[in-house]
Amino acid sequence: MEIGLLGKANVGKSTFFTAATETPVPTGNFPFTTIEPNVGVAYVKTDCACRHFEIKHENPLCVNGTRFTPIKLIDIAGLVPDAHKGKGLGNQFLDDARQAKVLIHVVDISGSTDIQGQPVPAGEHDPLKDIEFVVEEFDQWFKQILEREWQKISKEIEQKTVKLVEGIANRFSGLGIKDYEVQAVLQSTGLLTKKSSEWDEKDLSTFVKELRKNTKPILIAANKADLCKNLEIINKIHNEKVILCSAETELLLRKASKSSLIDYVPGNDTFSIKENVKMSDQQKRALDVVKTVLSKIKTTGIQSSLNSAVFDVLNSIVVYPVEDDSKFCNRDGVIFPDAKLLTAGATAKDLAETIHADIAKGFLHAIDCKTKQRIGADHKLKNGDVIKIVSTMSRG
Ligand SMILES: Nc1nc2c(ncn2[C@@H]2O[C@H](COP(=O)(O)OP(=O)(O)O)[C@@H](O)[C@H]2O)c(=O)[nH]1
Ligand SMILES: [Mg+2]
Repeated sequence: MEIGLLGKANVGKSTFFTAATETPVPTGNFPFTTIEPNVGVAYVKTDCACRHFEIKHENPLCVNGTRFTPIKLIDIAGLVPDAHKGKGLGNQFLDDARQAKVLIHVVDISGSTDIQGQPVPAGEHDPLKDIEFVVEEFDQWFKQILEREWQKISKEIEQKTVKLVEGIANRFSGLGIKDYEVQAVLQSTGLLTKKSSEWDEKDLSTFVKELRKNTKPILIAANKADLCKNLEIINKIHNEKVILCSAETELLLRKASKSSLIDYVPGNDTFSIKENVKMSDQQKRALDVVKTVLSKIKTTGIQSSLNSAVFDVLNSIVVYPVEDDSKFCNRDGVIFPDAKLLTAGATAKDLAETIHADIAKGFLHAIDCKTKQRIGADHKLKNGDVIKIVSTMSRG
């Protein structure tokens, strides 16, 4: 699961990235990785399966029954209007966006950066313009991919070497887009039965817009909400999900938590100062500012943005595979060792596939550990399911 952070310069993408990839809890060996300077591990936050069964267990990714499940986060290079025509870094930003399943568009909702990313007094720039241009850049990029190959695609179809779906999907395979996704968009736009040689400019636009929306959906992180004079502005954003954010506040909270000054669980609307800690006046003042921000926007929005991207936009589910269906552990006795993020509609066999290809190959049946019922390969899994796979093969 990969999420890309998108936006123009100076809106807070890197602050969001640093905050989200900072160890969320100060306990010992919490896995923390920066894979590349702009690629890191962040977490979505859910109830751990241990709550359902009321079991205590030691897992660094479970904090008092709250489970943190890793996802990959990419801090994508800043975008400028007309990037698709080579402005700024041109289409380079899109290389980073290739594998992202969903994009979080970080917007400076306070309007204190102009369209090129230069600082201006708060409220001077209209953030709605940023939302428009970013969508436009994306759609244009998709369009270019198709336009420059359209004649070739038409020819291939005429010569019957490929079908329309295949011809288009081939061009988008580098973006991780699948045949069935192209097929669904052709169907919903009514273009499935139209001859490729008869497609006009408008057909191409309609198709790429819809394909982009379906395959690279965008969520808006309305950042710098702490500086925003009138938060009502977010009611003017339609078509996309919007979450108020203050990346800088989240970064401060995570750092203070890591330094054992405060207790803070990412995404919570409060924090508490640890007993007997000595703080400088500056640190105290900073935490007072944090309190003011939280009273304005409730949570910093960083965790909700990640959660919303994964669960609301992508409709993902979390499933816990176990090897022992009464102790809920793996062969080493680790209880709820894994939490897997799967797309909605994933089956027991799909879960097996994420564990090991061999386990899927030898799939016999699975057990739903909550109901103790036997389920088949095609059984659709639900969020929070705890599943034991029974297979003739073992991993590796
Ligand atoms: N007030 C405020 N400033 C922020 C927030 N997030 C980032 N900034 C500041 O905005 C500036 C640009 O941030 P940066 O993360 O480098 O932006 P990027 O160019 O989009 O990666 C920095 O000075 C940050 O400290 C926020 O939530 N509130
Ligand atoms: Mg940056």
